[in-house]
Amino acid sequence: MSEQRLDWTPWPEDFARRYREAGYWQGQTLFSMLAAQAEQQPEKLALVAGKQRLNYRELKLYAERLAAGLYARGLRPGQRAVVQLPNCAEFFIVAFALFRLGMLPVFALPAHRRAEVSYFCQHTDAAVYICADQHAGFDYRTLAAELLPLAPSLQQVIVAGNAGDHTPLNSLYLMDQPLPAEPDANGLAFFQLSGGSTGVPKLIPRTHDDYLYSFAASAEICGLSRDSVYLCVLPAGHNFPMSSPGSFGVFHAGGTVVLASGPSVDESFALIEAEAVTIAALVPPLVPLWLDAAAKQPGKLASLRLLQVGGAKFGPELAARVEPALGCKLQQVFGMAEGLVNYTRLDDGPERVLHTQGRPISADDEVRIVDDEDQPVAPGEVGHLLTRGPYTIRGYWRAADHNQRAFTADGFYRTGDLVSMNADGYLTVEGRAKDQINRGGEKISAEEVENHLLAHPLVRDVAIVAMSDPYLGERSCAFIIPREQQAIRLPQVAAFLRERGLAAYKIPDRLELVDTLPQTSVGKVSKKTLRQMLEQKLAAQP
Ligand code: J2J
Repeated sequence: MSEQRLDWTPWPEDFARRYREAGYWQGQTLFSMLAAQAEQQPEKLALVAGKQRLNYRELKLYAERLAAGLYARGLRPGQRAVVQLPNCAEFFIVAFALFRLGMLPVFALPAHRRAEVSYFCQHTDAAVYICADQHAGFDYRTLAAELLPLAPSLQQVIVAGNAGDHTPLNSLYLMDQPLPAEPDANGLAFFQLSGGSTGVPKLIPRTHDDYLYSFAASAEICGLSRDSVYLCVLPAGHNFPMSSPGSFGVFHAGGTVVLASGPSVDESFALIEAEAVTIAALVPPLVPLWLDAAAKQPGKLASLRLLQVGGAKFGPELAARVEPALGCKLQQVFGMAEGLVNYTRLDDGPERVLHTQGRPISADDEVRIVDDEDQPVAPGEVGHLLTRGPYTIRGYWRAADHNQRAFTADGFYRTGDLVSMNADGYLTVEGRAKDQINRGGEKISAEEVENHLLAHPLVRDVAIVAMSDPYLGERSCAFIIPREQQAIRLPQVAAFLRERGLAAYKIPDRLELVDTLPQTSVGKVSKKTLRQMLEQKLAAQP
């Protein structure tokens, strides 16, 4: 315990007491939430994943049996498990098994590759890697074999599906086996991943208490009930589809989660019709596809009551088309895996729903909007968003130095977002100060990719910036100073980054060769100038 205390930053005792007294932190673990539903409505359909249909009793039972199997193999509470599964029933069985056992999952995205996953394993000293056999043309068993020598802490690899040389997940469902006591709800439950703006991805330690509060309160804001049927289109482990209110909010309300295997509109529409889906969550680039498809297939979305859109800026023009075209309410969601989530409310009028990104979940979410010197800006003005509250972390996992910069001395998280707040407390996202590209909701840390590129023999210096894109909102562009006047081309850059095991979405979409990189007055690369240069160049093109 004392060692763990150094790894993460708990809330100060006076805040923790306040959050408990206010009823936000209820002392319930994520597994016991599921167990409560299994007790109250065992036969209720909890999860639809392809041909699999699990009721609450079954979901809880499988999670318990798997927890027993993991325990029997020597895995213990507090140990970390890197989990990389696509949208499938096992995702939730594994998640709840680990929660029951008190192991701490890190949910890697299916798009992550060797560079990211090996880092998660190393940084958390993970004892186990749990993955799918293959998905979307990628073989995770091969990745697992590459991880073993890179991450000495890994004791085992467990594979859902055809396990090859590894342990089949299916062999681990044990009946009537002993289990340790449930973990403390006040302690860590799992890790979310930060979008990141530094050299290596940051891990976000979430407790049972804080996370459960965030999705239970979200479920209430979104009007979820036992009748709710949620379509999970985005990767199930991402914070938005997991907790805003996401699948966990739906389980909390006793509704049904329907998993789409990917973002295909045809699959989503077929599932909405077949399962009478009432709520779905999308990132902005998917919305035009849904609008087009809805025009061609009227009636398919008859059951849909609410469409949530978040993860990246959603412009008012597109937003205005949603309700007429889809026949359901629109909700904007502005959230972050570190904590704070804002929603437009179901009874908000068009002014708020089209032009703002909503207001915080909790009356105890503290929001400050400040200038570069951390002084409050005038009401309505744009500034840096700082926040703390009952479900916003106080520090990243094992990142003491970075935490000094990412949090204020009094515990506010520096979101890196530029926002304004109107007189009603609704936020509008106006821009970003952090060194990140938001590629249609997928976050890219410029520094992380730059560091990889600096290892290329033909690269003398590099700076990566966002460029606006009509479909994804933003794409990434690398400005490279080549060595020895030798040109380097985008396909070479892409092959190099793939070879280094970087997720494909981080590969720059465009390359500009330059002789110098513009500098700021303090001698840093001026990304603002680079973005302007790029916009001018793109505007001049036919
Ligand atoms: C503009 N920028 C947005 C929005 C997130 C719910 C919804 C989204 C996330 C998420 C999440 C935005 N308009 N509507 O975790 O629970 C950008 C901001 C923010 C960053 C966080 C949730 N919604 N963003 O996107 O951790 O820059 O979480 O700080 O992936 O996405 O990214 P992430």
